[in-house]
Amino acid sequence: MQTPARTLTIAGSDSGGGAGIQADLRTFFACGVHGMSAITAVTVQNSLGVTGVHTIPPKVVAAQIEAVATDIGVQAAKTGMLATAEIISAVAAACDRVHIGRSGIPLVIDPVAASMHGNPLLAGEALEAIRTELFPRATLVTPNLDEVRLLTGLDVGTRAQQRDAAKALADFGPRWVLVKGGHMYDDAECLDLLYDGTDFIELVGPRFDVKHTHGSGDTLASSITAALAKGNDMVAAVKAGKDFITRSVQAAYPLGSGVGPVSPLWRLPDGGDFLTP
Ligand code: PXL
Repeated sequence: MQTPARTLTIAGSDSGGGAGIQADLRTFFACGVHGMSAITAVTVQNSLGVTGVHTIPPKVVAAQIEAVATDIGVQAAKTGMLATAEIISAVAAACDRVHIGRSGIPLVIDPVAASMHGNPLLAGEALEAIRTELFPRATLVTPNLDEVRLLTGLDVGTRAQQRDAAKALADFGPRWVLVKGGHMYDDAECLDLLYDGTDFIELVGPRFDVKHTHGSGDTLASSITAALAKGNDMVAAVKAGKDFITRSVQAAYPLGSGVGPVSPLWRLPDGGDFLTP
């Protein structure tokens, strides 16, 4: 067997299995790449929300990144929940040491700030570290509109404002910006805006009326990361990720008594029915 492309997620664990590391690894698998993880935090979580967070020592986060990068190798990496400014600084330094980010190995930054239930996943003072330490290292940043507001102070309610937000985010130094329009609920479609500092590319998909969207940002960022690891250019990778998340939202399922996850199970032959007795 040939070794598949290798991808790394630097993110938090969701005990409910819908978001975070668990969403990233199952997306990596469904996209045909080898997934690796540097865990930043353990959340106590179910479909109703997050009731506890235990952060991992920054040194241990950095050591996970360096251990896999120096031996196994990484073709693309992504970050999700980073929890604290101290972890962000450790991640930035470790990525520099193994040439992840900037003009090296592609680095996708999903600036996760809160769960969809509104539970904080990032310390307030860590926003500045995301802007100054991570964005300049990013190949792509993928904020939703809540994260855009936190990072830039801009409220986005129209497609014109989405463009202004992309420009403001580009000023922080990432190579590419993807402003996700999923939270623009008045829009009949779901428009994600990709910007390279010069040109805008509009990626339009259908909007589904589904409640179960837990892990959608993670699944989009990790499918883009998998596509980059396989050698796609950014436009092709983001288009592939957009298609992947659209199908995964369509395949979302109920779980527990709260919000269920988007699902990459559609990608399995027969949706995984081969083990049904
Ligand atoms: O979907 C964002 C996210 C990322 N990482 C972890 C999470 C969540 C949302 O709940 O729990 C660990």
